[in-house]
Amino acid sequence: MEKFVVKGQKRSCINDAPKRSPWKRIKPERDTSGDLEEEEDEAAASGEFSDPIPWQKIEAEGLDLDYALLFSKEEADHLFKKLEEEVVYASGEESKVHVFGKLHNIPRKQATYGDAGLTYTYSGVARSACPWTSTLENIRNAVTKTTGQSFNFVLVNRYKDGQDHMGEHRDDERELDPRSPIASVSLGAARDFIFRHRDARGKQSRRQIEPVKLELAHGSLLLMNPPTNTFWYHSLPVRKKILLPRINLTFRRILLDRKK
Ligand SMILES: O=C(O)CCC(=O)C(=O)O
Repeated sequence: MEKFVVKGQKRSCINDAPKRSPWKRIKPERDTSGDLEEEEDEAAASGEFSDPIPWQKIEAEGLDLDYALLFSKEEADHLFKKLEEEVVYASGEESKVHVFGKLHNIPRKQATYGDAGLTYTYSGVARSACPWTSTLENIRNAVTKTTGQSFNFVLVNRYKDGQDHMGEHRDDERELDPRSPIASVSLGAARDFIFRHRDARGKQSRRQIEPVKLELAHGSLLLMNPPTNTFWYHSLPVRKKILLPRINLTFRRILLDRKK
């Protein structure tokens, strides 16, 4: 298995976090003993973050990924803390998925945010977008600034530790713009992320194609460019030794004329 390690059901919206004034830029080189705390309290990013380093291209048959560290450690620490305060995760029936007509718990927490009126249907459940929180909007702006791509929706997944995980799937829902990448921002514990070609899954697979394995670091951005989600499944497997939480944001572009 190739391993790339780079350093360095419809629910009502329950989150009405008030908008805050734009964040001041966090300067990592500063002495943090003084008023950094005060700056932090002014909230997360005006979209002015350090430049992503270094961009790395990862390619295989039908797979096209770009990976970089988008945020410095200080920026990423701060963003994680703000998301822990702001994001309201689905609970009760809203947190379950439909599989073969039955409701199932998922091994992580989820929330959906985005532009007004948007819904996104996956695993048999339609999720409506809560209004952007200031931190999610600032992260989205940073992603747009560095990629030139616009996004109108984000799926937030929170993994409390390495027991929480996500099974193999593709993000190929019909309401997603097939020309747009999915931009995945990771904050918190670094986790393995595995891509498997659709023809090389299971014991009786038609072809032998090596899976592609990455480690998604704190503050990283992974771009899953077309046609990756047509040909490759991805998963975040259990990693029992990981004891710390992780938040993942997948920014998506939903086609307005295909929304339900
Ligand atoms: O947490 C992750 O990195 C995976 C998220 C994911 O696969 C998805 O949102 O489709």
